[in-house]
Amino acid sequence: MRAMSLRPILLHPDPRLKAVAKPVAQIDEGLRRLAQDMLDTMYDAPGIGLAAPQVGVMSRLIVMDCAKGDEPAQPMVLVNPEVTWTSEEKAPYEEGCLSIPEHFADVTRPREVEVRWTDLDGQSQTQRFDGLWAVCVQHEIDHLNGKLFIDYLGPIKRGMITRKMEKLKRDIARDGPAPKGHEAARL
Ligand code: K2U
Ligand code: ZN
Repeated sequence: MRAMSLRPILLHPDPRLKAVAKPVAQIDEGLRRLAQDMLDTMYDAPGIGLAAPQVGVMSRLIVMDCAKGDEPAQPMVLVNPEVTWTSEEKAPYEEGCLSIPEHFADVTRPREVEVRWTDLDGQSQTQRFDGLWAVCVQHEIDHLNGKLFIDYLGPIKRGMITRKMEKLKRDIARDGPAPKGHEAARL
């Protein structure tokens, strides 16, 4: 049984979160290890999706598990994912981001998307996603293109969130990270 290994999640603002990630050239043991570490990190956060640039790896790799709490886990690893079709119909969802903790805003996206990717066995897969899976896969593929959910907001709200994140990062640099899992009083 391999020990879990968690990777630190980058916080906005960070130039690596605005860069375009590079296509994965070869599916090897290193990539499989990264995918498992990303799943471990995602579940620990907790989250329902994570993109490689969020852990500082500029590769086109995302992981997801949007199974509801009472359903069995359904971890997915998508290498070089591409959106091949989007529905005309759109739907809003109040999104968050593990790289922009404690900030949420409504983002409107196509309600349903079709995605093509390569799986860890090197097989090409194509699947349509709807519901929370559709929101998550679009949010994660945006990460691979250096796009954050706050980029869909107006400049005032986006600026406010960015300034608050800059303060959070100054506070972490001074005091260290807040203990995980509960609100830490910030003096
Ligand atoms: O990429 C990430 O930062 C993980 C995101 C994925 C996501 C964002 C918005 C909507 C769906 C997925 C989340 O922070 S994971 C946390 C979460 C948990 C339940 C519902 C929505 C977001
Ligand atoms: Zn995110």
